[in-house]
Amino acid sequence: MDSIVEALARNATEYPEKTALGFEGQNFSYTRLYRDVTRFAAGLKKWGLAPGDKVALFLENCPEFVMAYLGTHLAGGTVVLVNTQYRQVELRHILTDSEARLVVTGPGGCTELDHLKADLPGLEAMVVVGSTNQASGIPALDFEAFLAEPTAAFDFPTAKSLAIIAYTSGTTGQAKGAMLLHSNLASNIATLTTTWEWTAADRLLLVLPLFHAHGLMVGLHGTIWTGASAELRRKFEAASVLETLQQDTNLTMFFGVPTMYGRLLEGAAKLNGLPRPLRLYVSGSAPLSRETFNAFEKIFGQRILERYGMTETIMNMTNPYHGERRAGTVGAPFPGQEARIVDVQSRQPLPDGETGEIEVRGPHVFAGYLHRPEATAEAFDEDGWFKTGDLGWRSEDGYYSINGRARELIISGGYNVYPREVEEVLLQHPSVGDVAVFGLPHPDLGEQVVAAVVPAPGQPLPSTNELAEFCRHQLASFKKPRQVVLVPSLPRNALGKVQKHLLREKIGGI
Ligand code: MCA
Ligand code: AMP
Repeated sequence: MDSIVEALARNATEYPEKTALGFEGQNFSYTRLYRDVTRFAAGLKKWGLAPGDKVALFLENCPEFVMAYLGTHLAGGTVVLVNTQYRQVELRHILTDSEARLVVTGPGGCTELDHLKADLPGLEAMVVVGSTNQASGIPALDFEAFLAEPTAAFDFPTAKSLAIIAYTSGTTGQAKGAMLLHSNLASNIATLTTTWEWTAADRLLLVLPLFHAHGLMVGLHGTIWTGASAELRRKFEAASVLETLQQDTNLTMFFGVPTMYGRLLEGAAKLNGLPRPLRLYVSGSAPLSRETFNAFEKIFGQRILERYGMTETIMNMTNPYHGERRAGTVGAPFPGQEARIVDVQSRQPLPDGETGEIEVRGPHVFAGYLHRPEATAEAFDEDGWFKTGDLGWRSEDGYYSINGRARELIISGGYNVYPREVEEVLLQHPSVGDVAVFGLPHPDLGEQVVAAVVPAPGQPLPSTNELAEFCRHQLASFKKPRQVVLVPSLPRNALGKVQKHLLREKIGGI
């Protein structure tokens, strides 16, 4: 099978009445979901979507997300994923760079896009889930009207066509669109579901956002691929997850980022009775601490399976389903995929035990960055190895551990923040003369965004609140600095590069 939507079609035949998706008390059987996906595809075609056209999804978790996502694939289009927290700077860039013709969004998204109308001449219309409070002049179309189209016959997407453009920031500050082919999605989910023994009998509690790889390309894809069920939530809330874990006896799996596991542990301490064990708890997107791993085993009676992924490569490595799940490690490459550790300078493979950059290769690795041949060429070596930018080492018995990053990246609650992007926004504030942004440890989020600011002469001194508010209008709110420290100057080396390790030492004591 070459695509997720083809798997959906197959399962609509194999398990017609089975629930594919549950959401806020509504159940979508495989037949119904496939019918709605087909109708949405027909709606897109009638609207004028041509094969290869881009449709952006700027939408929170809901069944319509799934219909629009798979419907776009069925119509031959490419989906552009957009985090719902993104604001003007990110939206302007992503919607322009991707050349999206259409965006599927909710009422909140309509309002946000309103401000940007003049900057988005290529965006022809918004398809709105729920009522629209539109004032922008970007035509707003009703999602329901798309679903009213009679179903039509479509060819399934071919393996090498472009399925997804997922934006991932880089050192330049501007996000790059990672191009994922249907073959990347299909091969990765095939090896993952086999390895984790995911079958049609499984039922996943899916609380991760669908606009990122973890929720979409693991949670949703795995469910559809295997003919399993998922209970989809609008968002993660520890108390309601704990309640569901106690009450829903059909549940077999939960996937989360470490922040979620930390919050589940906090909540479980206040519970009457212990949460029910599931077949599989998985953690990824950020490092899971040994403390959380051990505490979870003690309280939930299970060892979390930690795995390692990346937008450009989907899932790279996993701890074993059977066998030892080792705290502080991400296990080994999925079958059919390769990994190695190389010296950062010489790019030569290193022996076990030595730290270097992790490189990966295989059918899961993306096709390159949209419109950026140079960035793509830089990301691969001549033998097709992709440079992840993560530092790690391999034990003699084959377990990989990640112990640093070759690039500047803060991972806060499983979301990536690139300092340069935040610095560029902060520099526009009149009270900021110079600024360096970096991460410091945070008990809930893993890392938090911190800004060292040199005040601009003759201006009032800026406060954390003021600078956080300033960022919030332009960037996703999770990128705002949670701590601002005023400094007389930034430490720089002879080449003028800011020495952030000195700031981290001075301000964070690490
Ligand atoms: C929300 N806020 C955050 C974060 N999330 N601040 C810092 N870091 C965060 N991660 C802020 C909001 O901006 C808001 O601020 C306030 O917290 C409350 O927002 P709310 O939405 O209620 O937050 P929450 O529900 O507490 O969210 C925490 C969360 C969420 C559930 C952990 O961040 C989350 O869903 N993270 C998962 C991310 C994920 O799926 N990553 C996978 C990427 P204000 O009130 O000031 O506006 S894919 C990937 O990394 C690869 C492929 C992989 O390996 O998986
Ligand atoms: P993204 O660009 O959002 O896809 O984030 C991918 C990055 O998340 C990787 O390059 C790693 O730095 C990090 N990551 C994902 N899973 C893990 C993990 N299990 N442990 C440590 N870091 C992880």
